[in-house]
Amino acid sequence: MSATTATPSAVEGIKTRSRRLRGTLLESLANEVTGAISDDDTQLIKFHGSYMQDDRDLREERRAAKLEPDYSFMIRTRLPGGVVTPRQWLGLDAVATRFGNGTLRLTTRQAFQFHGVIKRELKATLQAINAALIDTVAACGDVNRNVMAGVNPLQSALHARIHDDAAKLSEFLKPKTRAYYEIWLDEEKVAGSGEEYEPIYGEVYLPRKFKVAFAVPPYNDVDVFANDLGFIAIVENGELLGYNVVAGGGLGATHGEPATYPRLADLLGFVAPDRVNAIAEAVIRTQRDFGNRSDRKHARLKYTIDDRGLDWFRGEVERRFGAPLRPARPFRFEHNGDRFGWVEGTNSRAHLTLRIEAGRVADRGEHTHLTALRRIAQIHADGNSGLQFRLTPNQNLLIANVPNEGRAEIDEIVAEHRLDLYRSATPLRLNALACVALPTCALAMAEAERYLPDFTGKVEALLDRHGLRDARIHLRLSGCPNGCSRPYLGEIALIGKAPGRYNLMLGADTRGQRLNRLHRENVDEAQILAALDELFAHYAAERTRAEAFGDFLVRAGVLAEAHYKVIPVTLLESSLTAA
Ligand code: SRM
Ligand code: SF4
Repeated sequence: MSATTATPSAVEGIKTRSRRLRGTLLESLANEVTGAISDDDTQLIKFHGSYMQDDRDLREERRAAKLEPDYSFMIRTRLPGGVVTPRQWLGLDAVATRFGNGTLRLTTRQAFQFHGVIKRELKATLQAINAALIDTVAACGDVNRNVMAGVNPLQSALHARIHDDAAKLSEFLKPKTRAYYEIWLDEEKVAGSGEEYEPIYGEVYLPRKFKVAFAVPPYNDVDVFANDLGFIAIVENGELLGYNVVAGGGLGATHGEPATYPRLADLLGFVAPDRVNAIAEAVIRTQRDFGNRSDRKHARLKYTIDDRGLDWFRGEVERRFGAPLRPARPFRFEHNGDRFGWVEGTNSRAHLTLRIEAGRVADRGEHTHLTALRRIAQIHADGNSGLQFRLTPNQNLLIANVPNEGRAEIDEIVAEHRLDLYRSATPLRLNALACVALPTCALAMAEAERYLPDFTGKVEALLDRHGLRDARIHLRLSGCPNGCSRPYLGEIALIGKAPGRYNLMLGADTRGQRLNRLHRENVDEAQILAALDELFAHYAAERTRAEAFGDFLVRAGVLAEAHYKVIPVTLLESSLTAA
């Protein structure tokens, strides 16, 4: 089926032999000699929503004591648009407390992650998550991942409609194998088990992960251009006319390998709302048939498009879609962050967006955030109030649909448990993102989540010095160049190179439409702060009114030429005008 003739990568072999993602997972789970699972199974378990990890803080100590690494499992939910009921929240909280490390981690793709689950309890944990009517199928692996949908409490009917399209697409793209249900939920094996027909993915699934997001202008909170496939809602008089379709976004790169690079998606055209699944299937089948299956670092859709050309890609997609795509419609994004605090909704309802630093919901010192949210969920657990928890694509939490009479109580709980950072924090702190990185992420080269509060404080001190405390600057930290906090879309970003050393990237816009560029390579904190100090002085003195930091850096010509492809916003806009 693949259009490439090069030798397939080892992971392709594992998928082929896996009997539709079963592998030897049952045997691995039963093996009591080790806390790990077999190498092949570490690839397959991703399709079930889990990664094997080890505590990297303890690696050396355990090696010295001749112990195997401290293995545990990260589990990620599939949660289109990131919406859960209070009862589901309580279920997930109980899972984190009983089986995980006592924290709930909200991700940059509106999902929950649990860390620190040991092999012996993996099955019970997945069963408990499923008991909350949430699953983890295809949350990771070479398939479509969690489908994101923009969070817009002010347009709740429209949001509901778009969330519904995202949920339907997520379901449509779910693998058909029953492996998950057999292994984790004890579903009985039936004839044909291990040979299920996968109409969209085929026998070997996709060459690589695949990501989809729905954005609702003027907000680009999902960073739609960072996705393999994106839908931009086109709305007229409150009515959803359809979606502009974008394809070929992706951020992962590898240090020192210029053939890998972050890339923003291209605008393909427009489809009616009832054609969402069909166009997604056409794009995915094209990537399935032509994506690179020999080099996993060159296997995302962005490389398929760049290697063969956008016109070729459009032709293949339209052939599978059965019709030419209609011209894209005009749209305009204002920003890609979240809006914090209360906003008034309709029908005597209001919505509260809370800042959750680096997405980590935990009880730490006086900051008892897990307890606060548990209390709110308990009050509304019967579902009568209609309150919902919505995870934002920027690791924050929206408590949506709060009846007016319930507001005061929520305010009290939020204040009591010090969950009210949104009231006092600088825009820099409110909008910053950091990926998980150490100690759980196997690929981390430097700290990110654990470094965020401290680093933000140091940058705030510099901003103060230049009278810029209120500047709304987007800061993003990643522990390696894979880009999980979407750092290439940060006005200021640190990308880990080694412990305590980062590439300093600068100059993205705040609409998610322009990638940043490398400013200083492999620098430590002192060098980063010195560089920022100089640039803030320049910015404070010479910015025009309301000019964003990233835009200023580009205008002032401070930044070097990009060393990888940058699709500037002007190009996006001109392709739109041409259409
Ligand atoms: Fe990611 C791998 C965490 C969003 C690009 N990502 C990982 C792993 C699983 C490490 C691994 O492979 O062993 C990380 C687990 C860390 C841990 O201990 O929990 C990890 N990624 C995350 C999360 C939790 C970051 C966060 O702090 O919120 C996000 C989970 C999203 C979700 O719910 O599904 C997360 N990852 C992203 C994003 C942002 C996005 O999708 O909007 C990206 C950039 C967009 C993209 O995909 O291009 C991203 N993650 C990667 C890559 C690079 C992929 C590539 O094309 O090269 C890897 C490495 C890989 O796949 O080989 C990776
Ligand atoms: Fe890990 Fe790198 Fe992703 Fe951070 S960006 S979570 S360090 S893979």
